[in-house]
Amino acid sequence: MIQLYTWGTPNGKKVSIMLEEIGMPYEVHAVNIGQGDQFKPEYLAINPNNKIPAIIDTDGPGGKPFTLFESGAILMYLAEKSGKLWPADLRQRYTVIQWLMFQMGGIGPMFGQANYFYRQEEKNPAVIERFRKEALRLYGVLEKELGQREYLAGEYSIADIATYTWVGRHEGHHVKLEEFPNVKRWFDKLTERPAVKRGMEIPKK
Ligand SMILES: N[C@@H](CCC(=O)N[C@@H](CS)C(=O)NCC(=O)O)C(=O)O
Repeated sequence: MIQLYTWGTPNGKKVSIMLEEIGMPYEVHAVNIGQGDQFKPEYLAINPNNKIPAIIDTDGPGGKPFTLFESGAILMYLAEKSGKLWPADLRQRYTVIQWLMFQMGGIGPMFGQANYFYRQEEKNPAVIERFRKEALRLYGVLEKELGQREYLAGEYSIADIATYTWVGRHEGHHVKLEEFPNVKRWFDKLTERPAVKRGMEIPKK
């Protein structure tokens, strides 16, 4: 059984969507990052980086418990363990990994910073401009690529799941999806998936 430590944020929802997609049983442990649960010693023993998400697979490799943090690593582990959303072909698999890394290294940090600085009462226009510009550039990359394929790596994959939850926060970084019609088509298509709908509701209130 997978024990999922999460909260209702883009990085947390990636993992619940994935677990729903592959139909793997899991138990949810809400880590309220607004109240500082991520700094409690019992959580730091699971993720020394004091962030969600993290998992414990009680039936990990060798039949022993396995603890894992970093949402990208968790998605890859679950894909490999289940054999789902994980292409057997090396070229296809690394195309998935490439787009997952693009999300982890670009989309997540840049959209996250843009959202953060837009939310501040005292606005810093130079900082907002820096992150907004980079966020728009990244939307431009997605737009061009999704104009050529249905999903980021061709077939639906963990890269789409990881990117979806961040594009879902587009209002927070003041981006209108209508200005990126290929991204919008892709986003709307994922929104319709039953597993995505269920995963987005975790942790339940
Ligand atoms: N690279 C990490 C980032 C995780 C992350 O930033 N999590 C945020 C929520 S989306 C968090 O737990 N923040 C709490 C904190 O920074 O104290 C991952 O993808 O797992």
